[in-house]
Amino acid sequence: MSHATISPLQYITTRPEEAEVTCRAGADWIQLRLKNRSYADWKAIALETLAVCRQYRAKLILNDNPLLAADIGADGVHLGQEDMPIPEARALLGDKFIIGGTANTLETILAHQRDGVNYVGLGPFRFTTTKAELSPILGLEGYRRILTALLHQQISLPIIAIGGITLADVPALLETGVYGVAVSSAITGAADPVAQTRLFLSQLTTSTSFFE
Ligand code: TZP
Ligand code: MG
Repeated sequence: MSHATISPLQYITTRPEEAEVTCRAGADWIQLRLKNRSYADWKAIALETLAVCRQYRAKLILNDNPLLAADIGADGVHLGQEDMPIPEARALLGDKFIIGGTANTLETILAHQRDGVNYVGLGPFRFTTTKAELSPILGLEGYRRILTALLHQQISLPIIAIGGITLADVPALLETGVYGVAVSSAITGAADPVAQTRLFLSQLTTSTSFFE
């Protein structure tokens, strides 16, 4: 699978208004990450976010929910270990949808590769309050170890680092070989989210990963 559809910055949000701000700043990949909503509520928020993404030609992926992604015609899904198994999601969605899988270990990345994900969200990089029940923290050392192993196995699946990532972390993370980063609070909580999004985008495109 080509990396053409995978961008180096995935912005994770719960609100269409926040998606609009980052898309206006040039972000082109949004993950809508909602928890504990009824299908109807989730669908309403997802449709609003999809309208924003379509206006800015950004891709929208939904957390956890391949059925809703198919229902509204989103661009893909991000699936963790408790969600629909990736082969089942691929059978449901076909090849045109982006499917991302969560991983904390090399073994899980290799399983995701076999199952045909388009990218892996590897983390957490450091502690974050955005997600409950975090897997063990990887730190830069964890990324170095895992990305080196992938390089040796000549696996060029895009790896997106996630979890407590700030702008200052980007150069060192890219040096480990990750393809990009997924970020929520560093943008949502910034004094100027538009300026912060632009800084992430320029940092991600000027310091390039060797692992592409
Ligand atoms: N998965 C692992 S960490 C995380 C998710 C969804 C949260 C990312 O948000 P933040 O605010 O950038 O730590
Ligand atoms: Mg999930």
